Amino acid sequence: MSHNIYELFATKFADALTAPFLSVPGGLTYTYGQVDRRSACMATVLAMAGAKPGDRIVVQVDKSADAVALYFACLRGGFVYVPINTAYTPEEVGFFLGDADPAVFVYKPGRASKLQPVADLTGVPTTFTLSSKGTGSLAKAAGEISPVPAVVHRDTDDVACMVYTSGTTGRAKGAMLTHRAIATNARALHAIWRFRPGDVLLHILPIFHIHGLFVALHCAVLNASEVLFCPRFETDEVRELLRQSSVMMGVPTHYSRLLADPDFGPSDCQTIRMFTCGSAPLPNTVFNEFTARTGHTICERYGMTESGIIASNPPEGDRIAGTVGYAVPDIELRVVDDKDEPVPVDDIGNLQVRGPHVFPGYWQQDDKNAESFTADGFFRTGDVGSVAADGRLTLAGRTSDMIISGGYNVYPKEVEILLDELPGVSESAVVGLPHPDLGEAITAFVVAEPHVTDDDLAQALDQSLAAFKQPKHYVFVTALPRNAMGKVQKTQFRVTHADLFTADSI
Ligand code: MLC
Ligand code: AMP
Repeated sequence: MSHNIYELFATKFADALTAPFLSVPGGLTYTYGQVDRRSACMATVLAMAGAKPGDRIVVQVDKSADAVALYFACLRGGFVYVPINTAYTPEEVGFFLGDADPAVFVYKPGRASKLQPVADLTGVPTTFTLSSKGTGSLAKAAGEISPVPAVVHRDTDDVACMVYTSGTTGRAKGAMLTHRAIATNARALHAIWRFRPGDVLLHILPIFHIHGLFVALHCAVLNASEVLFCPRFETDEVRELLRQSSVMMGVPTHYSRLLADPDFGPSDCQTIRMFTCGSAPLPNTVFNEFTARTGHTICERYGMTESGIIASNPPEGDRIAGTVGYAVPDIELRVVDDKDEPVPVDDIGNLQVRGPHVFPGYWQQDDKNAESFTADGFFRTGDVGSVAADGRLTLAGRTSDMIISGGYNVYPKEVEILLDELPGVSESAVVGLPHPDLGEAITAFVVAEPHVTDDDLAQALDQSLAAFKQPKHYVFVTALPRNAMGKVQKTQFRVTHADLFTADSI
């Protein structure tokens, strides 16, 4: 029996081939049958181009119906889908191509002059763009051939997708996600969030991370639901589309942006049965104000690329601000001390997870994999929290100094390495400071010669670092605070500059 997750999808939407799947606001609506056929065509083109099951296909394209068809094409062809953030610079893309060693790279048509040389340099055998016309267009080639409709046989442990997560050493690691892991989490979420006939999902997330690609899209596909597929988050448009939706999934920034519109209120939310939130901590103030303004309690959940969603507040029953609810089915969650010994109920410790949702390891990272799992197979999440007697999980932070800005993870080390290499800079410390819109904003504290300006630094980083990772503010200091061991005390900056971005000061 094949365990290709695409078989599961196809079974679920078999009776809905003429039903709407992806409705692009102000654009076309694509049915399940159309996207299914399109994916078969694309899978055929990829196979004809030489891609074999197990080969990686790196994809950096805008959010569109064809991008979803390409994702499905990779699943059904048994290729490993490797999505990357559209904000990454050519230099960053070069790293991913070198690391993933893909058979095919698909990129945005407008970026050919920058990305084709990177693909050539890293030895990628085949590239395509995802435009509707022109040479080298996957979409055009797909429109011109007869598809092979077969779905390639896959075992449960075969890798379906590889999703890069930021690395503590400043370099991203490819989390290998198996057909079993993805399918188990999709089924669990579809069940616990009580997806039902008639649900319409408002999809406002990017599709190069698991939140938009798996959590949101898979629940809808398993339900054969219509998806209102927004290329980006615009408050006015989202308010309009909320009135046609029953479920919205977002990051905290989406909710605070809705609240920032004084006209947003209950009349926008009459058809909604559930708002979910995750990827970053949902501030209690946002949770409470949202309830006061709309009557809805946001269902906060907690997850990560390596394991899918780990815990969720209940769809019915108490959704409590500041907590992320209960472990989802099939996830074993434990809280341990630094010796991996379980801590008592309500005590804060390191969170570890085990079960079929959890990934088998990072691509070509044996050392990292050895330290990421315990001897009894639990994955060390890097998050810290406590579990109450009734099983409810409350997060308390992270063991690393990772920053989450608007739902995107940024490792300070990656930014610091680049800053420290710049002429006139002797050292730097990058921290996340509270920000009313983004949750945390990247801030760089820099020790530099007097002639160095923040514009110099910003311009230099722009070449090599995606914009969302670039500091929103530079603070020049004469020295970095260090403890007796010589370790930089970033906490001091977090205290002294805590209100740098708060509403009153910007
Ligand atoms: C955009 N910018 C950001 C940013 N997003 N800067 C810091 N942090 C961010 N998150 C910058 C751009 O680079 C640009 O800079 C300027 O802001 C405007 O860009 P934009 O594209 O217009 O931004 P906007 O559309 O407003 O995007 C904000 C956002 C977006 C919140 C809608 O960041 C977003 O979609 N976040 C969701 C991330 C997500 O899906 N995470 C899930 C990870 S999976 P400039 O300088 O060019 O003007 C995961 C597991 C789990 O965590 O549990 O789900
Ligand atoms: P990623 O590596 O992009 O998958 O991000 C996963 C990380 O996001 C987790 O390890 C958490 O630190 C964080 N995260 C996800 N959901 C939440 C949440 N609800 N509250 C706080 N942090 C969260």
